[in-house]
Amino acid sequence: MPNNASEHSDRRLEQLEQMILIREFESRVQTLFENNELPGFVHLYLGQEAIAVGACSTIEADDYITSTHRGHGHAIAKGLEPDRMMAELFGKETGYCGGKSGSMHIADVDQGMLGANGIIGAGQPLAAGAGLSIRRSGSDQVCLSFFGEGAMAEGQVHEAMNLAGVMDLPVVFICENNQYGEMTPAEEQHHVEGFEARGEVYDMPAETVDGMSVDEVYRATSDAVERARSGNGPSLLICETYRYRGHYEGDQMRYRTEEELEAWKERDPIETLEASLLESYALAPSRLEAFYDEASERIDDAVEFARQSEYPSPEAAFEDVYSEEI
Ligand SMILES: Cc1ncc(C[n+]2csc(CCOP(=O)(O)OP(=O)(O)O)c2C)c(N)n1
Repeated sequence: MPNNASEHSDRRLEQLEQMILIREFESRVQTLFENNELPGFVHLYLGQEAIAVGACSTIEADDYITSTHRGHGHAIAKGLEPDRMMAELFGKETGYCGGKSGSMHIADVDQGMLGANGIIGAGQPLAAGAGLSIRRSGSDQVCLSFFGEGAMAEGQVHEAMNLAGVMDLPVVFICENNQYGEMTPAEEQHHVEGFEARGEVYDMPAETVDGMSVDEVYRATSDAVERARSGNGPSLLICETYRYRGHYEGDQMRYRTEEELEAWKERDPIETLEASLLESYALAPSRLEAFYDEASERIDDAVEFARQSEYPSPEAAFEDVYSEEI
């Protein structure tokens, strides 16, 4: 096999492994939440795995991402470990934020994960800020900034895109159109055909891609990242996708039909990639089985780690409130 062909299948195998890990993580979180083991709220990423994995596999460890309230997949794709993430969801001190953030604010600045965010559209100004700091330091890092199509109607998203456009900041804006903002269908919230125009007005290239295809997301993000790294400014990607669960766990989902859900599941991003890799003989069935077994074991260990960890002490509420670096 020529070298680039084998690199191509190695990359797709790694992407598959990561997508399976995210799916196992999210499926377990679903069960743990149903069993009342997790405090707070969770918004699951099931169905959207190809976007986080396809996009994050184009960047390096020292690049940045900003995430959303539906952020577990982004965090895992950026390299955060399931055990400390699970501990954070349990509210334990071994979690990434000492148990204080829960699902919606997980961050690990050291790994370039600038935060999940419970405020819709709040990640994009952070991404513009990261882009500005990159420009000022003269490095060639980039920032990927994930948000939902609901956030596309938020003022601060437009302020951030405008600033990034005007200053040629190295930010890739990645809109995950999962068709609903809470219970509102995208077409009722936005009276436009497609979202490309929203990027073009800020002088950035915009492209809509199939968000159920990790290959498509990888290709489009690679182009945008290359553009950003070489100083040519931001881009907007719109990834068409679907969330398999409700807006939050407990959502009755009366606003959509079972048929609609099943139609999207026919194009499941993991099953599609598995089929393609099996067909090309890049993946043996036994190895695929091992991917699932290993992911499931990692999540078992993560849950055990979280259960065994301690809750933070009451005094910890006063720690990490103000930065000491000012
Ligand atoms: C500024 C702000 N307005 C409203 C909300 C309430 N809210 C939480 S999630 C959500 C919908 C977000 O939809 P979208 O951006 O498409 O993301 P998705 O949930 O589909 O991933 C809204 C309106 C909020 N958290 N923050």
